[in-house]
Amino acid sequence: MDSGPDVPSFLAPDAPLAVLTRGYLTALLDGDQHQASTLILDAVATGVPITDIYLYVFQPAQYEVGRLWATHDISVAQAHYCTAATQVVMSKLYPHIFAVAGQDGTLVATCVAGDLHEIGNRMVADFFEMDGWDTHYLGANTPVADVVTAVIDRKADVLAISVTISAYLPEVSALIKAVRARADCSTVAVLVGGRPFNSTPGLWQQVGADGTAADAQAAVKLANRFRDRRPSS
Ligand code: B12
Repeated sequence: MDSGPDVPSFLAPDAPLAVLTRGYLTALLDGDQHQASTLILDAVATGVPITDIYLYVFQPAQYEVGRLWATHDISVAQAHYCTAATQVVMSKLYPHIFAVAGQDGTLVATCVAGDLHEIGNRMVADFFEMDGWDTHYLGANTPVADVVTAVIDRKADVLAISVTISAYLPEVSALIKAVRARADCSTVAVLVGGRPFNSTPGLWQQVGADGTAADAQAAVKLANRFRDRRPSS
């Protein structure tokens, strides 16, 4: 549960990069995407790892945007602006993210049909890319048959499925079932993640996945364990 008047702020004063995160969100809520972007690019230039920017700035800022939207402290337009601006700022970091050649495994990442929340799995895919994986991020709202085709075409080692709204959990199960039904997908490890899995332990098993992880960093660690366990061909 992370909405409603009783939910505390996601911007804890003692959190890593707390000052940067507050400055970043304040700039966005002021409608100043340029200032928000400058804060992030300056931090990266001084050596703050992009993984920290993702986990300690973008993620809590987005959660805080959701909380402020739910408490009616910001408008829908402000919330949408913050999200769109964060996607722009993330894209400015891609020259750093895609600097690593992808040879350590292949990832296909997708959100299920109907679910429009795409930033979480984008972050997951970017963490894999920074870890040396070859990544294929399909974005939001991808039909089942097309995801299965992508898994086969890309010879994916891992399929990362993200869902935010619990109503779309049946789509997760349906997608996993479709992947499992294909002999040519038999070696792919299926990871699931997002809000419902973070709030309900064991849910990942109910949808037929091989595992889950709470955030992008933990997702890469888990995937590396799956990859390292695979017999070499
Ligand atoms: C931005 C946003 C939107 C945008 C999304 C745009 C976009 N391009 O992504 C828009 C405006 C479309 C939207 C729409 C809706 N939203 Co919305 N949204 C959000 C918001 C503010 C931020 C989401 C986000 O970017 N999070 C940041 C990322 C980094 O976090 P994350 O997704 O948790 O991802 C991390 C982990 O979960 C994990 N992870 C994620 N995926 C995966 C996958 C794998 C395999 C693994 C291992 C790990 C993993 O790693 C990620 C990185 O560390 C959230 C607030 C929140 N608390 O999340 C509300 C929120 C999710 N939305 C909510 C709601 C209600 C809606 C709507 C129903 C509103 C409406 N009435 O229309 C619609 C539903 C639309 C739909 N069909 O999907 C509620 C959900 C409440 C609930 N109980 O389900 C929230 C929580 C807001 C709130 N406080 O109430 N939303």
